[in-house]
Amino acid sequence: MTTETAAPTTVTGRRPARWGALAGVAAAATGLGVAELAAVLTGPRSAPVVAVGGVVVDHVPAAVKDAAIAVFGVHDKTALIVGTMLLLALAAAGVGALAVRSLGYAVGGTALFGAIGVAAALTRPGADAAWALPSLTAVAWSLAAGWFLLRRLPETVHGAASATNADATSASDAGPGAAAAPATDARSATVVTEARATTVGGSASGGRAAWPDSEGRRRFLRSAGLVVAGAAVAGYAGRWLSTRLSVSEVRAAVTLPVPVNAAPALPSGLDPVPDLATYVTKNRDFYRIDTALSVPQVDPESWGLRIHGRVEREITISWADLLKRPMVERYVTLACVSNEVGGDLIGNARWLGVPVKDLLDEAGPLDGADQVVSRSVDGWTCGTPTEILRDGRDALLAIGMNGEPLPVEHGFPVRMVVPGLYGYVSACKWITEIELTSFADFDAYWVPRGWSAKGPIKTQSRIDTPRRNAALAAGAVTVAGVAWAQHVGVAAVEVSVDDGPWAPATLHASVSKDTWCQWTYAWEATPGEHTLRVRATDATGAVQTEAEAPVAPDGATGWHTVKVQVNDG
Ligand SMILES: Nc1nc2c(c(=O)[nH]1)N[C@H]1C(S)=C(S)[C@@H](COP(=O)(O)O)O[C@H]1N2
Ligand SMILES: [Mo]
Repeated sequence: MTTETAAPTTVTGRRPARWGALAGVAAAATGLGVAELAAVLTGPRSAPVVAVGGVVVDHVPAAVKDAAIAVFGVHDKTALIVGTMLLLALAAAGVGALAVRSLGYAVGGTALFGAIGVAAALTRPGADAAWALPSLTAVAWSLAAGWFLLRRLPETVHGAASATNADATSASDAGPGAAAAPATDARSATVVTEARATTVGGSASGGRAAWPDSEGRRRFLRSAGLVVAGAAVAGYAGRWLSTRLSVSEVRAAVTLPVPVNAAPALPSGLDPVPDLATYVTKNRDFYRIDTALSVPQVDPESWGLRIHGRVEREITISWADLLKRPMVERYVTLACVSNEVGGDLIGNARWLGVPVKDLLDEAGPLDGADQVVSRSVDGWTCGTPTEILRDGRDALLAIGMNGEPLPVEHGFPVRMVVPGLYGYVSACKWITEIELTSFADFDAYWVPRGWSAKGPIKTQSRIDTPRRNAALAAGAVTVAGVAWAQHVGVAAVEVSVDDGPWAPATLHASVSKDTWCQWTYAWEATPGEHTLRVRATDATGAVQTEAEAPVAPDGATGWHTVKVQVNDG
């Protein structure tokens, strides 16, 4: 076809940037899709999007993290991944648009993103050199796909003049394009075709059929579609294989030991009304907060816990060792420091585990070791006052949650749970290391990010029903909610209607001062708009503060207030 002489038309030789942008997005997508497959070998955390997302999570300012949790709640991770993908798509479109001018842009852009992916993966905690593989794979595939697509871009054509650049064809043009289309050179075939379509109405010379103008585009779009579809298949296959390699099956095979000291029996009269948070939160309803974009998969057989640092004796414990130790079972209410007044980043579960105190006593903390730093397999850390862990409260190295092995996203196989402290300073999931140090010597994960080093849970109360802006019928209404003052205990809950006097609510029994409790209040609702407000008093007599404080740096305060509309019965 290099011998073809085109009709008198000007082929500008320019290919529109928007087609290049599309090629760029498709090329990036296929790279990331194939990277997911490569990550089956090296672990999901090494995949470029997860690795880069992980770096973003670790370096995002506290205010942004708050905002993300405020806006997206427990879906903040999905939002981050989707956001990252959108940004990446934009960047890839830009690189693709430039690449129609010179392939150098494509090579440079892809190399730059690849380098970011490699750097992110290699610097993730627990990474080894192999973690570069998924990003390198992405670079190779993106470049190949980008090159393939750019070569098939239709060029723009202008008016009638002489054009001879159909001889742009070279032997190498019969590369990847050959398999997908009968023409040996998609691009220059299209050029010639467009010229013909414009000027000579498609009368072919050289025995080759003329491609109508739109055919070239259609062919390009088909190729781009194929590339994107391939990316989706590879991505899904990668994710699917990773899930197959997950520890769910190992977890299902775990038999929990019988506790030497069982949890107290639940009192009667719990869960008095529907729409009120159940006293015990089901595992599947339990809030999840962590920095892990890909849930760590820890096989108990390879799990180990090292207790070290400022101790008399360093201790290493295997899963088998842990199971041999006497276990206790306790209800403990866990709360997140990011829980807003009225929020639901709190739950109550029955945990089975080994008292942390016993382990610390064995290790023998040295003088000055006032901080216990727990470290997760993914490098996350939290710092807990040594004194609190040894004061006799039921701080547990937990393996069971509500009668099941810990769900994988809640820390399987082992996590810490400490009554009275927010999760970010105590509840390390996927725990693998306990280091005795001092607050002066070490800042745990959230501390340099603007959060307080110590995080006792603040007394709070919440109205669960009626909901904000509910429309109610006048008459008897049961107002109900939960209140908590972990490890101190709730002594009273009061309700105020329309800023009227505080009236005592009925406090329902709880198993211990380490859990929240439910309360109800019988209200005679009259027509009109009303404001309901709740406050708790702890066992020391301290009344929950009205002063409003944001979640950062050490937990929100203020009274939960709910406006409702009451209609004539
Ligand atoms: N490894 C690890 N453990 C972690 C976190 C984390 O980011 N990584 N987040 C902590 C925070 S902030 C909270 S509130 C609790 C939440 O525990 P849950 O997800 O089981 O509800 O886990 C804590 N443990
Ligand atoms: Mo948290």
